[in-house]
Amino acid sequence: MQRILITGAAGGIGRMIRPLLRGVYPTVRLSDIVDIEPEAGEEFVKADLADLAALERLCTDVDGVIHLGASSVEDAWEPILNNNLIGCYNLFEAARRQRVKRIVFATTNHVVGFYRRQRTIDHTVMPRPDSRYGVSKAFGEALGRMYADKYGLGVLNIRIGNVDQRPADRRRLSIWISPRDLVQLMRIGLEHPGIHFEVVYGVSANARAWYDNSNAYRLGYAPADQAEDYAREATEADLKLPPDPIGEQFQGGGFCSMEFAGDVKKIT
Ligand code: 15L
Repeated sequence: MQRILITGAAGGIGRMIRPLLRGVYPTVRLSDIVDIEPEAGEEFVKADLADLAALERLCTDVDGVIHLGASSVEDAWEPILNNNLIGCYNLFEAARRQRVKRIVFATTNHVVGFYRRQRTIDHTVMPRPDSRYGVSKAFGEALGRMYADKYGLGVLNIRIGNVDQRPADRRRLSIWISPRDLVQLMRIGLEHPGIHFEVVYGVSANARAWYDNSNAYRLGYAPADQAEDYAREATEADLKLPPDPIGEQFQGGGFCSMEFAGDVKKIT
């Protein structure tokens, strides 16, 4: 990998991973719709995911992409449609046209958010999205499958839990990932020789994880961090949160209770 591209590089995850990728690849190309000041070893190309021609230029001479650019939480249909469906399609299509070898797709735990917390799920379960946002990321995963099978792009989907310096609350003790563990997974997606199409969970070595992440371990993932180290403060932080009797039953938490008008008993 001579040049990798990070889309949505101005966002929260982009800001956390940039310092950890510096020096790993000769050039890291950053892109976003807002300006970014590049550091040594980085270059910045402004581009809008709505603009396929601009994305083709963006993907020129790029070996691998970390695709972060998207609406990153639940939103109205229109921004989700534009950013996460049309924008995601444009990015994959531009990458194909420019013969990019690898795409690391930042997907989310909200693709499977309506699984109950008692369940341990692996990378093969059916999607169970908890939001329009979760549905849009399931679309991105399916799009990646098609580009891998039909066009030979290597695609790693990382169903990210929550990236932060430390887990913010009790739910995050199950889904937290440290920035350095996430970068390790991203590098597997870019560099592992055997990637055709894979799904892994973007979580650290969390004792309370709801995921069987054996597919990540099979690919060589060796997380350095574990949420349990922060169990006391995360549990205490929970006391300040408003009660959420629906959300706390499901892995997706508040994304499940938002707009909820279903029958909880039927969600087994
Ligand atoms: C996500 O997918 C979001 O991008 C992030 O902001 C968090 O809300 C996270 O999920 C979560 O589930 O905590």
